[in-house]
This record gives sequence, structure tokens and C-alpha cells, in this order.
Amino acid sequence: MAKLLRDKNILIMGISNKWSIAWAIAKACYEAGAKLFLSCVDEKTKLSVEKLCEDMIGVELLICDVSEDEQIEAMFDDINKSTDKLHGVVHSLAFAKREELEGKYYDTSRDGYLLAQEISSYSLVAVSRYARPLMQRCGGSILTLTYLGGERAVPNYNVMGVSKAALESSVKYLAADLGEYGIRVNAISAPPIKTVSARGVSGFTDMLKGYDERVPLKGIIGQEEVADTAVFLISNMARGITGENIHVDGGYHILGI
Ligand code: 1JT
Repeated sequence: MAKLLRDKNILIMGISNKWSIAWAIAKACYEAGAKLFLSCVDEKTKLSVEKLCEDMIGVELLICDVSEDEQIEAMFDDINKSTDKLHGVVHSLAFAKREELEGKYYDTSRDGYLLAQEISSYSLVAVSRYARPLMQRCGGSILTLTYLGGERAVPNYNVMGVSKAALESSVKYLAADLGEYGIRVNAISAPPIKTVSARGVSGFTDMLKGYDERVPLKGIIGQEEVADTAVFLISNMARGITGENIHVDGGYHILGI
């Protein structure tokens, strides 16, 4: 079969190490023929991501801390120096203070709430705004990552759940706005995956056990399954899909209990 993403320019934001969902998506997009732009939060992360992708041809590494609009704008200016067409943007980043991901949601602090919203949710709005000029030339696909805790009250997910709810709602508003430019906006709802950020969360391993026992599709759904769906959503095969949240979670979200 012809490669699904041949000659497509794709920006992937949020790689931090080899367990990152964004890294699995980068590998899958590369295999599908894409030219990659990868953004990291800082210089230190960029150095380690450089090692990860040393065997990939034509990859451009960028730095972008999404807490500043100027950095987002500068990143798209940089991309614009290499190409005037961007076919895909993958937003795979989130942040919350560790202490907010345990205990009671009502104990969430004001600054913890605002920080989680800013990095995990608002960043998609700003990224979409600065991406539009490059994406509207070719039609494009914006993709973000979410989790069931945005739709249901999942113990400990707390402030991240509320940020994911805002993110999922943003996907719909952005899809409505950007449709006229031929730009699609979708989310993938991933299962709990043992990434570095997840592993530090208290009770995460116990939660995974409960998940594995109940999930309809046995055999662990992880980064690769999410990444293959990402390739599909960016590709022309998904040209009729926008504003959608596709659950790549082995069917866990259909369960009543
Ligand atoms: C962040 C972290 C976002 C962990 C995340 C996340 N989105 C999913 N996870 C994994 C997870 C975490 C909990 C959970 C289920 C999945 C770490 C900090 C940065 C943002 O609880 C049921 C707590």
C-alpha cells in the first residue's frame, strides 16, 4: 500500500523520552513517509531527543515552551523557513503538579488549576491559531491526546481531568472554526500508559491492574496502537472526520463497571 503520509510535513509536540506517546507517533508518521518537525520543551530535552532520532532522515528539532505565545509564534516562523505547508500538528503535552494528582479534587489549588489548564488545554488553542496560516494552504489535521478522566470522574486524575474536559471541548470549537480552512481537529483518548509522567503518579500501577482485568480487548493497548490511529487521523483516509474523540483504549470506555 502507498505510504499514508508520503510528502506530508508534520509537527509533533511533546516528545520527552522514548516512552512518550509523541515519540511513538513520530516513529509511526516517519514510517508512513512524513517529514517531521519535532518540538521539545527545552534545550536539555532537545539534546536527548536528538539522540532518539539520529537515524531519521530530514528531521528538524525545535524548542517550544507553550506557556509563552512568543515561543509558539517563533516555532511556526522557524517551520515557515523550511516549508510553507504543514499537513499535521500533533499536540501531545500536559502538565499538572504531582500533588494535584492525588487526594481530593476539591483540594486543588488555584494556581495548580490554572497551571494545568494553561499547559494542558489553552496551549492547543494558541498552537491552532499560529498553525492556521501554514495549514490552510493544504488542508491539515490537528490532533491532541486526551484520557477518559476528561469525561468521567476517575480517582486521582482530578485537575488533569478537568483540563482534559476543556481540551475535548476546545477540539469541538476549534473544529467548528477551522473547518472552513479545510483544517480538521480531533482527539485520541489514550488508555493509561506507563510513560515517565504517569509512573510517578501515586496508585498508578494499581490502577493499571484494574484496567487490564476489565478492558474488553486483552493484551496491552499502548503507544503503538495510539500512534497508528494518529497516522490514520492525520492521513487523507480520515478526511471526513473532525471534532471527534476516538477512544484507542481497547474498549474500556464502553464499560458500565
Ligand atoms: C499528566 C500526567 C497527564 C499523567 C497523565 C496525564 N494524562 C494521563 N496521565 C496518566 C494518568 C495519570 C493518572 C491517572 C490516570 C492516568 C503526569 C503529570 C503531567 C500531566 O489517574 C487515574 C493520575
